[in-house]
Amino acid sequence: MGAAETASAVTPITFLRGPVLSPLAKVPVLELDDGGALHDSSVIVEYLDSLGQRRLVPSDPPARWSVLRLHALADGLMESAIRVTLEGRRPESERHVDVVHWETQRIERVLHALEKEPKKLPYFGSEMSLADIAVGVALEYVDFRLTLDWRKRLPSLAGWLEPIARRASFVKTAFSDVP
Ligand SMILES: N[C@@H](CCC(=O)N[C@@H](CS)C(=O)NCC(=O)O)C(=O)O
Repeated sequence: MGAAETASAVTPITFLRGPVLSPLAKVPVLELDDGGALHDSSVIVEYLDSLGQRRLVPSDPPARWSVLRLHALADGLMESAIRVTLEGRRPESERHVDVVHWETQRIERVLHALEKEPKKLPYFGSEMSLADIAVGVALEYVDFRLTLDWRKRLPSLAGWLEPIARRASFVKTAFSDVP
C-alpha cells in the first residue's frame, strides 16, 4: 500500500449503512486521504500500481498478459460462483436449474484449467501478482459458498492455494457471513 494512503475494508452491508463513499454502494472502495474514493477493483489496482512500488500487474509482456488473462479467469469463476449461490437462495420453485447447471459446468472448466497453470507460471507462488490474489480469492469464495470438493480432484491447485491462503492478508480478509 502506498505511503500516505489508508485502505479501509468494509462489507457491503456496513457500507450501505455508513457514509456513502460511492454511489454504486459496492465493495471494494478505496477511501483516499483527500476525502475522495475510488471504486471498482480494476481502478483500485491501477491506482496501487501507479504509486510506483512493486506492481500487481507487470508492465511488460508476456507476464502482463498472463496476469490479466488469469485475472479474467478468476473474475469469471467468482461471477459464476456468485450466480450459483444466489440461485440457491431462491425458493426451489423459482430456481433456475439450467443456470445452476451451466454455471457449475463453467466453474468446473475453470478449476480444471487452473489446475494446469501453477507449474507453468513463474510468478505463481513467488512474487504476488494480481493473478495470485484474484485466483486465490475466487477459490476461497468457491470453498466458502459451494460444496464442490475440488481439492481432492485437483491436487496441484489445492497445493498452490495452501500457502496463499495462509498469508496474513488472506487470513485477515477471509470470507464470513455478515450478521
Ligand atoms: N466489478 C466490481 C464488482 C463489485 C461488486 O459486485 N461487489 C459486490 C460484492 S462482490 C457488492 O458490493 N455487492 C453489494 C450489492 O450489490 O449490494 C469490482 O470488481 O469492484
